[in-house]
Amino acid sequence: MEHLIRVADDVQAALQEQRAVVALETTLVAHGFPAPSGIEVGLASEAAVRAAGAVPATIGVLDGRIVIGLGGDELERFTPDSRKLGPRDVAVCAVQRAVGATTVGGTMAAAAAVGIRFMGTGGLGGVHRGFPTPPDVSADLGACARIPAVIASSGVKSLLDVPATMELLETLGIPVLGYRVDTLPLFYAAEGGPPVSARVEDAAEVARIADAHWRLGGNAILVGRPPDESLDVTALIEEIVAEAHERDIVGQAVTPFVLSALHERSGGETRRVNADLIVANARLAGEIAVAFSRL
Ligand code: PSU
Ligand code: MN
Repeated sequence: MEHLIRVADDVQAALQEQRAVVALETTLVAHGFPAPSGIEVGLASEAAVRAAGAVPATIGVLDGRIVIGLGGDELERFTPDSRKLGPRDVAVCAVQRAVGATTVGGTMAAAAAVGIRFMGTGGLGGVHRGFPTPPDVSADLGACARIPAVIASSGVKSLLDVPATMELLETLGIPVLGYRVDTLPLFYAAEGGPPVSARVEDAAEVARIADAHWRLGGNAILVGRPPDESLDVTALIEEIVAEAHERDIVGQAVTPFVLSALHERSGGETRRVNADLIVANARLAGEIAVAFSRL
């Protein structure tokens, strides 16, 4: 298993020199948007990380390797039929030489293997609504409990049970920081979420908190940055989640189903807001990583 992990040259150099690096996932590229628009969102996120002065490392599994820093046309290989990789799936996918798109949790697991501690995403996974049988709780939460990392997000995906997810984040010892807000953003909507555990004003403050939290043996920190443009799609989400339930869509298929139905029925509005917030969160992750490298 000599070459299980392939690290891009620029990422390797930045890590060696202790410069800022931000991990980005591939699930959004493969499963989060109607193909091929996920590729544009991925590339725009990389550009935003660079604009903040950090090096982007988009992560996925290709040709038997866990790739940290996908390059060239490689993002194009993350088509909708790629595997969706949570933390448990990354090693299996590499050994079986399948194409695998990493979720937040899968990305954290791979990033931790090379010492990357910052990432950006749209929304963290969490507790699915109605606590279905069997229960569906995203493995993102398990990864957050085990792996030290800062995740810049717009909260947790609002198709979930957000209050239940907040409770579980507290149980797992994960600080939930509101970026210039007092309540957790609801992904597409800025307002109306549960109170955060603390409000922060800038990237440097997040970096200092991360340093202190990790010295105490703490693991992930969730930073919630509200979307610049707010959309109220509460009713639409309820309708689509109920429909997923009726159609027996379960497990890993729920999130992609709900996101794509939302994109369709909102006339592309959720897709635009989702893409914008992902890119803005990537930039914020870059700013936090840069601030941390200067501590
Ligand atoms: N945020 C988005 N779109 C997405 C996701 C997050 O804006 O597609 C993905 C992330 O990869 C996250 C995953 O880790 O959804 C969680 O899926 P599940 O609830 O099935 O664990
Ligand atoms: Mn799930």
